[in-house]
Amino acid sequence: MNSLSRRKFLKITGAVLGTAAALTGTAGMVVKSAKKIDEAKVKGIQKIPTYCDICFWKCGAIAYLKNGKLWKVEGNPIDPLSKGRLCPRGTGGVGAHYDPDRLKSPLIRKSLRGKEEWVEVTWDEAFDYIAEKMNKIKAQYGPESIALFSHGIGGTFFKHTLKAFGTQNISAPSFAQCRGPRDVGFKLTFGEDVSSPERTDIKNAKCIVLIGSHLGENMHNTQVQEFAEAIENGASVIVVDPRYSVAASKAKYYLPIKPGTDLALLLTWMNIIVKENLYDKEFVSRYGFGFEQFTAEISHYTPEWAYVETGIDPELIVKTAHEIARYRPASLIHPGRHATWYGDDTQRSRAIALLNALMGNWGVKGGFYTPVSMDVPSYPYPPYPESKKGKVDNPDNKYPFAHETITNGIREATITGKPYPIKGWFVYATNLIHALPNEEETIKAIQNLDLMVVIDVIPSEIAGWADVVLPESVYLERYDDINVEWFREPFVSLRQPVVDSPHDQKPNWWMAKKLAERLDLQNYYPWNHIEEYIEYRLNAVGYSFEQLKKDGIIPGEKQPIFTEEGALLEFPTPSGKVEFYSLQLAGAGFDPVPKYTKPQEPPPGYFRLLYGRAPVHSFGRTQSNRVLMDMMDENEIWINSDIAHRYGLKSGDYIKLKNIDGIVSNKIKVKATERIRTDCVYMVHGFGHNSKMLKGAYMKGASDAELITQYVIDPLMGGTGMNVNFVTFEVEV
Ligand SMILES: Nc1nc2c(c(=O)[nH]1)N[C@H]1C(S)=C(S)[C@@H](COP(=O)(O)OP(=O)(O)OC[C@H]3O[C@@H](n4cnc5c(=O)[nH]c(N)nc54)[C@H](O)[C@@H]3O)O[C@H]1N2
Ligand SMILES: Nc1nc2c(c(=O)[nH]1)N[C@H]1C(S)=C(S)[C@@H](COP(=O)(O)OP(=O)(O)OC[C@H]3O[C@@H](n4cnc5c(=O)[nH]c(N)nc54)[C@H](O)[C@@H]3O)O[C@H]1N2
Ligand code: SF4
Ligand SMILES: [Mo]
Repeated sequence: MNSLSRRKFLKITGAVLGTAAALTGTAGMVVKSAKKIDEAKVKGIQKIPTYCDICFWKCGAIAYLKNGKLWKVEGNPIDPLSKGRLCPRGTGGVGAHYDPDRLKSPLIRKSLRGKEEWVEVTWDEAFDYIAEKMNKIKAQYGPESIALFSHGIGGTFFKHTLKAFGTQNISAPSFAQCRGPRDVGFKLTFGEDVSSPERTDIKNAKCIVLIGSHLGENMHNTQVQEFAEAIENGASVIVVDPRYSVAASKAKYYLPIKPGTDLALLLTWMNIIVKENLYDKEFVSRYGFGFEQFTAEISHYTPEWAYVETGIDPELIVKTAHEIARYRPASLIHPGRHATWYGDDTQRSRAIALLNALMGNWGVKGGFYTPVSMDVPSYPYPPYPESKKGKVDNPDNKYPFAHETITNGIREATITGKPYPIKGWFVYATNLIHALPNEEETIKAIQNLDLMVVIDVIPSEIAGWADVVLPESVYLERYDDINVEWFREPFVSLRQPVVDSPHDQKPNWWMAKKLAERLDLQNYYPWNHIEEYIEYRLNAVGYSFEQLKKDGIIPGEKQPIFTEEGALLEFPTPSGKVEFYSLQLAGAGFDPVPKYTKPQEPPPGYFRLLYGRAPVHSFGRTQSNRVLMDMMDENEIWINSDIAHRYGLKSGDYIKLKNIDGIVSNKIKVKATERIRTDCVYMVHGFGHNSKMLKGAYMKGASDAELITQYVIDPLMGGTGMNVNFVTFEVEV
């Protein structure tokens, strides 16, 4: 649906909530402190709602205490995201609290960077050290010379402190290493992106096309539940993946595509659908911009041509094109999430957006719904200081369609000192060593810093490079900001402390506030405790903090999420229409209609390195969680059986992988399988930790990140395509 009606929804919500505020008037109510919850612990079972943080999906959960000790975590039945069921990682969340490898107190580096030799210090000493360095950097280079990398909602208050300090250089790998190209591709096409949680109406789709998107291994809870529901309802599933994924095992059609050639398939599908008049003509004639140029551009992509590129049988290409069109508008080509594959990713995502447009599924059941939210105002802080220097990540607007800050752009500026030097890094809840391609560049950048602060819960690789490490309480031990979700139905959810932190760990809000006070920025923290902050926000719309603490969720009024029959859509693109042909792209010197280019072939004896998720782990953050480790404590390298045979390898053997730059991995177990093509290998991301203090996970499995020395930057938005690395096998280990 369109932004106009979304604005209308917002207005309605605001009015309804305003009335509620006037009626209930909960301002000034007494709030129980975290300590009091603690004192109120009684023998027996206690249930405390919160929301999960084993990934950032924010599923509503209920934590159980038995005799005052953390016992288990389950889904909160009234939470719209989890619907009472957590994914296996969320259930294993208790392991985060009990992890014996946790950081226990603030640390200051005592020898060379990266040596992992520390002195334990008090919080006061840590803040004094940090504030002094920050002030020095500010005096010499300006406040903009400090950057923050932050992933997830826990970063809210550090962002606030750093903006108050005077920097806008704040970034997360979830853009340039993850969903950035997808969001830009959809924005260029529909004027809006697909947001997170994705606005995909998976459960009502009659045909679901997954390109990569390995739902079932990628465990984003709501999507997986909806996917299961759709399958139960008989949805036709088409999976395009070089590897026979869990999702592929549920598919009616499985297309084992040659890696990097998806754009060839997408363009061909569209050509077939257009030529055979199988698309939604009414939608296209009403809302399409540049459709004629588009059809002319794609007219030469035939199934026979695509066969040569993709390796997919032409008949199967035609059959699946028909299948996709047959169920429109309830035909959903999933936009994917981790889209940073080959460097042409925004254009591939644009092709996915255009195929969806041909289905006329925008704002329609089984396609893309319009997410709704509650209108909870943010806290009224003083304005942040303005910077004349701008951000460093995208000098001269080199990547014209980047609408978020580019992590690797900040890294680049830190290495080159251009457009201006970056001398301080704060790293909150992101393991840049595992998340950014080319570890060497990350370390080179770190070596240029005068200050590096890492806020983490475990001694991650990135913490190993810090000058100061600040140990955070895990999510079960703290409040975070309330989650005002954009979803099918509006709701607010609360993360609140369930148990105390076992050592001297502190929540992010406390650290960010203390640091601000050290920097004479106390006017940016007019509240004393985060409870006051949350209470303020809730009271502004008439909601009760007590109720939220008790239930974990406050639901809002249901609102329509699909376009009414006959309603006119508006698209916030320059033309106000769905841009089959993009003048914006043409104007910036890019292909106005996506064009296919061949991927690079692996050198002889090398295989393309692909990677993905395992259902029981989140990135590189859960490998030392003993509950999840018990289920999977190392990763495997998937090698096609024929290839394995040729190298004399069988499942269970250990090998090392060597990439074209000569980087050799830790040893990894072979999985010889028919379930992968012969030109690529596959492993789960996040293993192969080499931080010595991570005792449980140390050197278990191999790290894909270490082998990802090559990357191709997407010229439209600066994202790093990372599926461009080739490895060979070192059999003697
Ligand atoms: N359990 C678990 N779930 C998670 C996460 C987690 O850490 N753990 N992380 C979450 C996050 S942040 C994200 S972004 C998502 C990522 O999950 P997705 O968005 O699903 O990631 P993809 O990169 O699409 O998926 C990897 C799949 O793509 C296939 N693939 C590789 N190359 C190609 C290609 O060239 N063409 C095609 N068609 N397929 C290819 C791989 O074989 C693999 O099956 O998962 C989310 N869910
Ligand atoms: N090679 C490779 N690179 C990738 C990917 C890949 O699959 N392979 N995936 C890409 C994708 S899709 C994404 S979204 C990014 C994600 O990349 P990251 O944002 O780096 O994700 P995580 O590995 O979850 O890193 C989280 C860090 O936060 C710490 N942490 C966990 N809980 C807390 C907490 O409560 N507080 C604090 N302060 N810290 C905490 C963890 O210990 C870990 O060090 O990586 C991208 N980069
Ligand atoms: S998807 Fe799983 S890990 Fe992520 S928030 Fe939900 S339950 Fe937690
Ligand atoms: Mo991601």
